[in-house]
Amino acid sequence: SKSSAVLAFDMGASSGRALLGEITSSDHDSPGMLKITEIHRFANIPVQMGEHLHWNFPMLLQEVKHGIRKAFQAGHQPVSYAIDSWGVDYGLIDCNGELIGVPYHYRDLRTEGMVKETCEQVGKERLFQESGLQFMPFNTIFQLNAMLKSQSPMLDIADKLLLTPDLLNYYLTGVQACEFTMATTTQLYHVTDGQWNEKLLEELGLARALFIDPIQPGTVIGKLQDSVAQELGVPAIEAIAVASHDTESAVVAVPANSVQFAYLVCGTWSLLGTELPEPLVHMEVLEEDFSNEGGAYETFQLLKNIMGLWILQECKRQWEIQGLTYSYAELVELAQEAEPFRSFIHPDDLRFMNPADMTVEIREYCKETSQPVPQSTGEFVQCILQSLALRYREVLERMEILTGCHYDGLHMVGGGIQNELLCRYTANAMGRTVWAGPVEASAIGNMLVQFVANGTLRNREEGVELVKRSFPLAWYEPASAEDWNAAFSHYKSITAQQQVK
Ligand code: ADP
Ligand code: LRH
Repeated sequence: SKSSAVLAFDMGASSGRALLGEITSSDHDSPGMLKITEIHRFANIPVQMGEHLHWNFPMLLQEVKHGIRKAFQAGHQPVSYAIDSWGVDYGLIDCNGELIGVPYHYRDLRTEGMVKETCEQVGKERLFQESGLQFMPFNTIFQLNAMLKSQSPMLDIADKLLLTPDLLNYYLTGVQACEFTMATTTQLYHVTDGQWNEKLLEELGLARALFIDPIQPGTVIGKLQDSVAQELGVPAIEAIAVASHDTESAVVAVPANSVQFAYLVCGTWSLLGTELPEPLVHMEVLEEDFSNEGGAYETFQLLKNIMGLWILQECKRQWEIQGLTYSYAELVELAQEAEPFRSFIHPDDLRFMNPADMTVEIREYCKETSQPVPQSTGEFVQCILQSLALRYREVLERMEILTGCHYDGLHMVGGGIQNELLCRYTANAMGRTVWAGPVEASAIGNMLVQFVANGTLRNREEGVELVKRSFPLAWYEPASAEDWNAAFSHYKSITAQQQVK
């Protein structure tokens, strides 16, 4: 027999999916297992509209609705659904409850120069201490400041700001809410006061009324509104606020054995971090440019955003434009055939954030740093994967200095762990074990918070045990220490030429 099912929507920057989660009943002889079933999957392709890059928001809403309908059509009876997504992005709602404009993509170039300008305006140290966040050009604060500086009339008529999962939930339930973990990605939330940073909002010229007081993961937002339930031909199931920032949902599903563990959420982005009971906002953390993001269950996640597999995705897309279509499996195979340790990039150089052609950008970088320029496809992939693995080592070691903890190994979760070569390289680069799994960590963390909210699970810890029982881990033990240590020195000497922390 099965317990009640829940539906999780995980909206990634490259694709979105709906997964159904059910816990098989547990008794003394056989503890319950989590069964996940893929209901729906769709590509998430941004749209360049004139000068700006936008999300195809109506399409995303349509795909979520479609996912709810498909779950019921397949005979499932989820009692609730929840949405998690990438951080920082938002839509503005006017006083009639309508969306103003098309939500911007965080890679839109309007934020150029905004970090510097905003820091000059309000103070960098102060902004870090109050928000706890790494300075990334796309943080909501810089997106909004770009709108202010361009005198966008949209802010004048805005009544509420809704972050992506809240925006989708609004169209499904009619309820305007603000979920805590997403709120902490804005850099406008005061992480030690535990509320919107009113003074900062005032200094910037943003209306306090735009921002809704956050609710904690696990809170019921409402139900599908009647019109939507009718449109889809489904019951008015509950909408739950989970850790609606995808990174935070993924952390809930990390099958760790202790409270102090290091993880890498590996998707479009690579988020390398560790969980803490309190934010760490001293000056070294600012120096190292780490974030303290709000997590589920009163945690804070000390982590660093690393550019991640976006770099590979963009090369793949570029090759496709040139008529060369490869699967990820093929790309990995080509990499293995290419000469190792030939050239390295600094993945977090901002030039890789949104270049017109990623392959050109990598070539330029190698030229400028007097390295061999990748020629073959395999050489590009090799360069990207090895540079990422070395960057992970570098960030892990810096994190150990900040927390004063030692981590025996690294838990890797997310779509990127399907790249076994990357997992192996990461273990080798670090000289430590990698435990990889589960792939669908964000969706699973999303489900766990729903199960805790509806009483199917007693608490988070029960959820973690469930994940451990249900999803086997892949172990990668480090090898070739000498080669990788030499590569790390080489990588550091090349990347030291950039100013990026
Ligand atoms: P997001 O949630 O940010 O959209 P995912 O967690 O789905 O990202 O991870 C996407 C990444 O996973 C891709 O960039 C790709 O590099 C990697 N990936 C996906 N499928 C495979 C595969 N079959 N083999 C190797 N890597 C894969
Ligand atoms: C990963 C992620 C990350 C954010 C970025 C915008 O999907 O949520 O945590 O910084 O997207």
